[in-house]
Amino acid sequence: MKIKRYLDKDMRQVLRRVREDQGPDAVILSNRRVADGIEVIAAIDYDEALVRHALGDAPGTDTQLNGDTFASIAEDDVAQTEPAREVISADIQPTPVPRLDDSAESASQSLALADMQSEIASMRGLLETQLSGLLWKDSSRRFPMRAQVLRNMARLGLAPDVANTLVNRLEPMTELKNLWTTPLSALATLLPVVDSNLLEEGGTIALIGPTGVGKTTTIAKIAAQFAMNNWSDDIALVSADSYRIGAKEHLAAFANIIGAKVYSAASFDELSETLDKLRNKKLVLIDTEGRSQRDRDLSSALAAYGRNADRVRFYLTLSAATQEAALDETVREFNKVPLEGCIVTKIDEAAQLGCIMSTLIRNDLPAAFFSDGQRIPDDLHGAARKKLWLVNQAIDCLESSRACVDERTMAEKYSQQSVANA
Ligand SMILES: Nc1nc2c(ncn2[C@@H]2O[C@H](COP(=O)(O)OP(=O)(O)OP(=O)(O)O)[C@@H](O)[C@H]2O)c(=O)[nH]1
Ligand SMILES: [Mg+2]
Repeated sequence: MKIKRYLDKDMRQVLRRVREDQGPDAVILSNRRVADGIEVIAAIDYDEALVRHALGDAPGTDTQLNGDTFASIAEDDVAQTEPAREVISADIQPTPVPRLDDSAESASQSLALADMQSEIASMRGLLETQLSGLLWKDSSRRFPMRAQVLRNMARLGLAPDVANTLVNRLEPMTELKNLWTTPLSALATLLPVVDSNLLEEGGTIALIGPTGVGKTTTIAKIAAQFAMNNWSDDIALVSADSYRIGAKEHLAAFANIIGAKVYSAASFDELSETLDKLRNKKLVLIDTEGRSQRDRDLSSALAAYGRNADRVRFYLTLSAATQEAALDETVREFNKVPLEGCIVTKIDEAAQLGCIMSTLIRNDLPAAFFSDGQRIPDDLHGAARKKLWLVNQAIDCLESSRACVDERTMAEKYSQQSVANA
């Protein structure tokens, strides 16, 4: 229902305006003489029930409303009083229309605000892009060698923060031929590794990590390499994976080849009991269930594994073929148990090795083993003696992928740091 007030010098004029504006179905709710002439309140889509309801009338009561249709109104019908003023005011107050209007207004205001905010954000983004382009250009003009090294490191997939740390450690370079070799040897130096002496001395270790990264395969490789210089009786494999059907059988298939025994621990208590029993074994390898870093039960599982931290060394297994953000997230979440280090698998599958190297350096997570294939036991290498090998693998990846970085990407990635370090 739409209600409107009309004012004109006489009734004829007012009614003409009502007709022009609201048509023949308009309903006159009230009319009165005022100082400036005649005032008429008219409504279109008139809803008598609504008006009665607004007045608090039960249906069927006899409240007199001046709800004549426009067609039935003649000039002579103009009353001198104000018959329906209360009707209108009563209608306006209790109906939800004003509230709807209010919320619609505030909704449109917040929409307008959101529009403005997104426009400001876009403008800011544009300015930042322009600015970073200028800063990067300026920095590469003033420090061309440094800029070229950063480009090279970006092509390897090294993260900007790590590349900057690396570049800041370099002596100022004067010869172009050193643009690759000097930073690459600095990169090898930065890589954290741990000489686990596991293959010589034995010990009790557990491999933890995301699903499918190669935990079971790596355990088989370690066991097989250890078996070359030790009795298979000295080795015990423990399957703590009660999640996956066939996990124990998977491990047993590898164990059979070297003649080692497989134990299973269906619960954390059982794991402790099993470890008690295996005290005298030289090498105990615990294979755990793969868990996503976002698994809601991960923290409690890690806390339960951590109860054996005094006698078990934990190694996080990471696939080099994983994106850097996921690698960082994984390290952050699995760090809840004291980690001895990590095992990097699937080096042969990675398109770039800069990501895994950045994660190790940034998190100061030492690598104990590198794995570059499925062959048992050949494709597992102690990391301590393979740092340069890994860096060379990174170059091989670059050559086969022919990865390039454009100047715009460099500007986005490096402008802040290059200015900070200029
Ligand atoms: N290319 C390549 N494949 C590997 C490597 N390590 C393991 N794999 C393969 O990755 C697949 C998964 O290996 P698993 O050892 O079952 O992985 P997992 O972490 O135990 O998996 P879940 O127990 O399911 O969490 C298998 O096909 C392995 O052969 C590696 O270094 N390179
Ligand atoms: Mg497994």
